[in-house]
Amino acid sequence: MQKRIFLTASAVAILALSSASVMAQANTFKIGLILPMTGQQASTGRQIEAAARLYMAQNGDTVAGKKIELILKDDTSIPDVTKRLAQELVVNDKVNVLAGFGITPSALATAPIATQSKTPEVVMAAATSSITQASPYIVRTSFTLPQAAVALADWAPKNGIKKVVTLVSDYGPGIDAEKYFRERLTFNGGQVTEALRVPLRNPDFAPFLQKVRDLKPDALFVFVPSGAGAAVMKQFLERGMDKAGIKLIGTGDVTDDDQLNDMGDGALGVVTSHHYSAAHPSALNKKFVDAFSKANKGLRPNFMAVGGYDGMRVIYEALRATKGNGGGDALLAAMKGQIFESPRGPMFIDAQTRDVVQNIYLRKVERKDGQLYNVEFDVIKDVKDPGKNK
Ligand code: VNL
Repeated sequence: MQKRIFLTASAVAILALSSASVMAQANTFKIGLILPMTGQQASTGRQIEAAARLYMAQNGDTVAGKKIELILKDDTSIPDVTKRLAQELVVNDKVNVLAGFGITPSALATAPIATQSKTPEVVMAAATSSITQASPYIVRTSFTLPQAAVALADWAPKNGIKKVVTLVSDYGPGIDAEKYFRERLTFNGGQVTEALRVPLRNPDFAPFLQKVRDLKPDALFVFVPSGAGAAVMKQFLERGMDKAGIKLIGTGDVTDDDQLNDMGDGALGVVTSHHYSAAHPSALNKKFVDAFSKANKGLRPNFMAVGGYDGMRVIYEALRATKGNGGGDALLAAMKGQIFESPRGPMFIDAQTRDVVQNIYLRKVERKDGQLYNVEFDVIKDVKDPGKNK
């Protein structure tokens, strides 16, 4: 009798415990955020994490009755690590969404896991055109290199730049930038006289820049990932390339807001094309920049931060639209077609391609209120990824 009572009591206790944890599980919504928090791409991780936390601080951590739980993992930007972390997040933590992805190889390594587990993969940083084609569960809130590069190739020949040498990081986004810049420049009557590629890991720009100096083009077009721009700028100036009459142009990754203000006056006048500048003149952006800076010891948000901030928006609104009951497919459907004002300007998620459609701005580095900024001077509206038309 004693024993039976004991058994019953403990069974009840176990039942209560497990149903409490089931309830907790049912009432939480987990976002697995995989970012490079250490290593060469650490600034990207830091920017996106800060932006995601800011979004949650501003919008609350409960949506449609679910408590949002952000699970941050550092993949050190090694794709095998990204893949293992994604697998663990899906299998062990049962995340509802995978998000982040600092570089293209990390986003691609996760694609099969997103597909097999039917988990939306929100790409907040990586920007090779083909990423969204790697899984029907991928949605992107960053940008694509073809989007940015084509705008600059339209601007350059109208501004006295005909002969260009390209210098890109030798992997997905760099190869996209090189290809789409060259195609459009050639179409516009310009010419790429030499196409140089530098390794992604531990790049040494010196020998490449020396070669560019000897080739004496009108301009050097550069794509390097966020975080590498300051090194390029420094060596470009040290070699006196600007004084030799060679202009530096590129996608906005090279004059990244995370580093720009420390680049010095040598950066003044550099023209780039991109989807986000911390100096974007809208009320919403001003609020974003101020709040981000206040929450992060004066840090200025860059284009990675805005990709993370908008990625959280897309996730929150998908959860709200599905009233908290949807699985991966319902969430994905609610992500497609979202249209909203971002700190970057208007944007939407193309329902067919799941890729971001947005304005691309031409910007010039200027000093404003004592600080260096990418100041927008022209805009091409609602640009779809040109890589999707091929
Ligand atoms: C990528 C593209 C990464 C652009 C970047 O910085 C960037 C990528 C880390 O697709 O790997 O600025």
